[in-house]
Amino acid sequence: MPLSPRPRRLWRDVILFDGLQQLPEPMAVLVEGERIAGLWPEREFDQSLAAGAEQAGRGGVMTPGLVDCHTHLVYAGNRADEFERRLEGVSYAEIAKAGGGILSTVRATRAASADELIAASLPRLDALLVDGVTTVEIKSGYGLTLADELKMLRVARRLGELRPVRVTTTLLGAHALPPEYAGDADGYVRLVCEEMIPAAAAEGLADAVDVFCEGIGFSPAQCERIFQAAHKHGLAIKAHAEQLSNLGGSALAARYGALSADHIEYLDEAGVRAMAEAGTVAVLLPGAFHCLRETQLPPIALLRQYGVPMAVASDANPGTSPICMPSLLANLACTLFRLTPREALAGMTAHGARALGHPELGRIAVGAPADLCLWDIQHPAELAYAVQPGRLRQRIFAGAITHAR
Ligand code: DI6
Ligand code: FE
Repeated sequence: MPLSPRPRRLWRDVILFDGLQQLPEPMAVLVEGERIAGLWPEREFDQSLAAGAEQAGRGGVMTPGLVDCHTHLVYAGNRADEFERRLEGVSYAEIAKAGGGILSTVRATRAASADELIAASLPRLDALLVDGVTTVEIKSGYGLTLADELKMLRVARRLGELRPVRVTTTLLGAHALPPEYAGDADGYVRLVCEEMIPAAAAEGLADAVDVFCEGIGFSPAQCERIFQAAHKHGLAIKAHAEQLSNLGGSALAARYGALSADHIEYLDEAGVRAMAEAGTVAVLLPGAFHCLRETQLPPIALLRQYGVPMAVASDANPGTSPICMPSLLANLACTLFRLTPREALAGMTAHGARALGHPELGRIAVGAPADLCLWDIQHPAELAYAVQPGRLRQRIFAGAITHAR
């Protein structure tokens, strides 16, 4: 049977940010089927290069589809009450120690069915999509039993079937110690290592394993056991590390070849060096920094000096970053962390994709998947400069225009 020709679509005269930098002159971009098939400087473009292609757009700024490489998008309930208490001066750690915080979301998430979790999570996912996200990582971590962690991961996978978006999933069993294991953190870590990781790997429900390495989370020794179990089952590694204190979690994760160490406000030079040597991406989460009114800045100058790639992500979660708007996070990365707009945008495209182990995403290059955004702006820096929803003219997912106005 003859193959039906794959659709060919052409964008003309776009200002192009390729995931790392802005190209020096306007470009023409050809997409064939699900992939980018051609890139030419506009002034060299000749129609014979793209015979039969439909012109899908002209002008504007084109970027890779955005990659949100760190979210806790699937959960039930919300924590507006806690937000108010924190404004009155109660700290995040105090609320956590008193059984609130993550554990309050655990109670709501355990009580929710998969369908209820899907219904609660879709509006958050849709908020990311209308702001240009084409790849999103979603963590578990509000179930903390075998069944509830797997339920969360199944919901995350299902979200990727319900919407035109690539979803990668991460098992974050070691997010908090559930009440039934109070006083027995090692016993809980055993459950994570011996039951959750093997089951998630066997069912293909997780792409990576994450830990919360922190005084109010899990110790480096416990995290190391989890990394070993992840390795054994062929899963990638990520870590929430150095968010509230410096326990050396990032360096530990780097020694295990982690894709990323995330938060890292308290990271020191030895940790930065370890990450540089391992090729571990630094994931910056300005939403959590902002919502917790943190003052300890991540070591941006050291990360630059050692050439550690910096990703920027939403950390979308009900406690520390109830923000589902990548363009706002790009702005916060610049205003709070003094990233340049170019760094913030690279952090939400090429480096975000690397933090997920998918370097083929987050780039505009011939042969790469055609996940693209066309914005009604004059210069890529405007994405980080102005907080202004509605500038996305087209969202292109796997070559198909999935959002246009
Ligand atoms: N660090 C975070 O910022 C999120 N998890 C973590 O380990 C917060 C999760 C929450 O408060 O619900
Ligand atoms: Fe997080």
